[in-house]
Amino acid sequence: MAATPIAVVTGASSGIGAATARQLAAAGYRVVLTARRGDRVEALAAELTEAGHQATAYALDVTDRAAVDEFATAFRSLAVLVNNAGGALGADPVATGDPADWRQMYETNVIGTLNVTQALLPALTASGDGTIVILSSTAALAAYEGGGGYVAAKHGEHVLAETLRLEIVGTPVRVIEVAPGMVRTEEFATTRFRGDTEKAAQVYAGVDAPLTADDVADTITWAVTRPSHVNIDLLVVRPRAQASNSKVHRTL
Ligand code: 8X3
Repeated sequence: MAATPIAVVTGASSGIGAATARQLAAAGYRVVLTARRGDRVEALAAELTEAGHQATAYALDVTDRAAVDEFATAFRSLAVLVNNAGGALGADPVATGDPADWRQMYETNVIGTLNVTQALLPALTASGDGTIVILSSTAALAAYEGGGGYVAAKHGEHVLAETLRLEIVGTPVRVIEVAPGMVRTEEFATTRFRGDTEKAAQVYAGVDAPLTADDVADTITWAVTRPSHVNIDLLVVRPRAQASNSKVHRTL
């Protein structure tokens, strides 16, 4: 009997990462959930196991290269890596944005993805049919006012995906980029505005049905489960009310 294919999901403690872990488990993968908050991924792995799926948890900070390398030693063969860990900090104009925020966003979104991808690439290659998903954002493709360091970091992640795809073509690993627009999750906007829930709520004010974490997880799972010869290079997914990063229909 063939071994159950393994999928690693980073940032699996909440939002899109947690929803993706659930959906990949339901699709038949043995999921390995990682996040800085070990207790959260432990709880989700226990819940999935209870439901009859195969799931394990591992506390991991993707910006800690030594820890990532140690984590990677557990895998000789890996089917799927979903680079989901990342996020936004602040919405200040370039003129006044805090360089520390810019640095942190570059570290988590770009270097974090680089660390995990580099460390797991040998196992993905050894599987004979590996898939890397890079969860960027529509901020990876076009700037918007106040996007600042997040737009810059996500553009970096987009270029990482594009460059890697060019470099490893012909090897048994494909690179998929999923770029969501407005997604309402429990933490993204609240983290961006440092716990200011009122400011966070304004992001979605009057928007009829922003995307949910499940919508994006569904997109990721669809892309990952395409036949081996198919590569979804880049998939942009937005709610119907959002025509571009700055053109959003609001009923206010
Ligand atoms: C999230 C989309 O519009 O906040 O990646 O940049 S946005």
